[in-house]
Amino acid sequence: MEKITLTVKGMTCMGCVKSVKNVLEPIPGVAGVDITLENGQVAISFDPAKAGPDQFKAATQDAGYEVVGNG
Ligand SMILES: [Cu+2]
Repeated sequence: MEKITLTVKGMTCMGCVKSVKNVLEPIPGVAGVDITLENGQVAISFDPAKAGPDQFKAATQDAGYEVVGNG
């Protein structure tokens, strides 16, 4: 299991947090999504054999939020 933290811009309330969670959690291979609204940190635990950061970024952006960094 690997972990990545994306920095996401545009989340302003718990509804946004839920929206982002809702697009990331169903991705096959994602084991957990932990979001801190205050600083826009989206921590994702995932199986690298099944999913990867590019997918997470695309899904987040499709949901209407901007991914500004990862680390
Ligand atoms: Cu919101």
